Amino acid sequence: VRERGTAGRATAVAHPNIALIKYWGKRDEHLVLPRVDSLSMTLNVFPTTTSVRLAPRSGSDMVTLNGRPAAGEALRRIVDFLDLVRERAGLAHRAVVDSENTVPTGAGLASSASGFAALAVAAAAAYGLDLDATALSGLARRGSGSASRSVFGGFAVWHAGPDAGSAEEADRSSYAEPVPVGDLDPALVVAVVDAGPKPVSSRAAMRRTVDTSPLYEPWAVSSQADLIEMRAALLAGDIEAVGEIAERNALGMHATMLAARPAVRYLSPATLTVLDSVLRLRQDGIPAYATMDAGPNVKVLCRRVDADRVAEAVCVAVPGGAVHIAEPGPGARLLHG
Ligand code: 2P0
Repeated sequence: VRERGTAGRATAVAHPNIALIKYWGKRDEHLVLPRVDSLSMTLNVFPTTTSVRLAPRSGSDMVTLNGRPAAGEALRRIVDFLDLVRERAGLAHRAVVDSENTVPTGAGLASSASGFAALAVAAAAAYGLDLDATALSGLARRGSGSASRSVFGGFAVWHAGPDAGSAEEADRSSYAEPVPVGDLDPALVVAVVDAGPKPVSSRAAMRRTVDTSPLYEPWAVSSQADLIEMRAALLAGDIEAVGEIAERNALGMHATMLAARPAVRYLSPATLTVLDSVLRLRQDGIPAYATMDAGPNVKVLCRRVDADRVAEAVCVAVPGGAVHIAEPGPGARLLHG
């Protein structure tokens, strides 16, 4: 199908990102506006490839994820996202969406980040929306907050945007952009200790944390200070400072969840075993720092030259787990369309 300047079909690829300064908590659920700014590194592993094809004669969207028809909440979120793209394009056609994801879904490894970043780029092209990277980032955000950052490669900061103003202004002012980085040659060692689905969705867990955790506000305040220090540490290429700030920011985020009522606990015994191995690496003089998201898996930031040694230490700590070495990866891009 080709009409009114639309490509009709498009395929895009995007990679997950891991936040060094975390996004946790929304101030607007519908618009996916966060409470705090966040900062991440896009990875060069676990890409998601998504194709979108307009289907004018179809009465509903057809979505397959890794070859299986999507249903329930996953389908609803994708259809809602396509509705937003259709509204902006002024085009009512339904679509056929095929997404191949190589990250273990639901394991706190940000599959929604690569997923909605790829979908945003592919759907915008298929429906004929001519958007720059900033606008694509804001669009991807509407699918999943962390997806705003996966539009960009390397390091990216996602601006919460100002609190005042209309909904339209707020929607336009919350997007990610690249962060300047000095002489830093980082790797992220991803320790998958459990690839199963998470007990509580990050969306529900965020809501509960903001609503009930007495530690949430103090963390949100300290996180803004962490972000300022993180930018300086990245620019200086200071891996120790980058790692220390990232680790304390992540532990602080998990503290807010542990203090929620009832508590949200994503960290497992295996998580703590990996954290112990990271401490031992530091005692041996290897700069290695941990960060954890909405799941028990651990990502260890280190210098690229130390990545094999770090991976080995983590493997020894969790013999049943899988370990991947990631480096900074590319932003979302159109393959063809
Ligand atoms: C992050 N996480 O900054 C944080 C840290 C998990 C812990 O973004 O509701 O899938 O779709 O906006 O982006 C995971 O939450 O949540 C997340 P929604 P998302 O990477």
